[in-house]
Amino acid sequence: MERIVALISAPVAAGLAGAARNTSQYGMARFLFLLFALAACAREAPPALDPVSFTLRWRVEGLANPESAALSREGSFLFVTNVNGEGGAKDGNGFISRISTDGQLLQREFARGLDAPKGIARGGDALYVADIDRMVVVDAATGAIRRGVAIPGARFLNDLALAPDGGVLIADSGAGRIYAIRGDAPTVWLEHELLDSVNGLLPEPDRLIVTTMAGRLLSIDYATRATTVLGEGLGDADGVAAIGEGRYLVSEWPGLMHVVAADGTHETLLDTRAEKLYLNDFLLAGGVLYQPHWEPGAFSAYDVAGVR
Ligand SMILES: [Ca+2]
Ligand SMILES: [Ca+2]
Repeated sequence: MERIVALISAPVAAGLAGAARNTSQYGMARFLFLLFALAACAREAPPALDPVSFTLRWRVEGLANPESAALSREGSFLFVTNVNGEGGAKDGNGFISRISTDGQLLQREFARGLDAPKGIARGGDALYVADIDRMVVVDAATGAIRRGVAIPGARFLNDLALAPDGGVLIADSGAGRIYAIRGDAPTVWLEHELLDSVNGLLPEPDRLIVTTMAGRLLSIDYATRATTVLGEGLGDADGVAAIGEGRYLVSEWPGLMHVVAADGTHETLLDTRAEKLYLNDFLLAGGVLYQPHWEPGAFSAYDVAGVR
């Protein structure tokens, strides 16, 4: 209300007072119309956003097919999964790196003994990692593997996320499913034709946002599992982050970055395909995009303008 009052200029206020004094039905209607019009103007107040743009802050080289990242508890460094080879190969050489948020490679092989680690999330002092057909739990302080949880029927696990209810959700690109894991017990959370080639997961308070390599951005209601298409035509969509006003940043490997608007249309902001700089799953934190590049085995941080 203070903003509404502040927006009423002196001549308008005089007019309003005059309208209020007019006791005819017409005068009162005009008075109410003016008041509602002013209130509507006041509600539209948020400042316009700049166009979304990216400025490279730093880049680390020397990784091996990095795919995904999670932030440390205090936010000073990132855990980065390295597939190191083919995405479905059980070759035992996958690892997790630690990279500081100011661009120092702290430890290239912090955790070893994985196959093709992709999605990663940190919960407390543990890292939860999707590794082809199992979830691996890694000690976030030491890098030691605590245990593996086999997921029956899993073919090609991709992104992994912690749901608001405390469970772990894992996308299976090969089976077109999302699994839930609670107390190390996996169940099929959702199998749906729209989950064909499911890839990225973004848990919101009331719904799960999902990308698929059939080019879709989806939302899934936690309670009913009702699945809604938010956007299409996004190719091999991978990472996803909310950037305000109902918009989502979506990466498409090998090298496109899109903004999907609330009406489902999208705009392509980056194209790094010619330089063979892959844009895989990413993390957006504090206005910084932390971006693994499967090829050429690098990891970048970009300042992002125009996001909330
Ligand atoms: Ca590997
Ligand atoms: Ca992914």
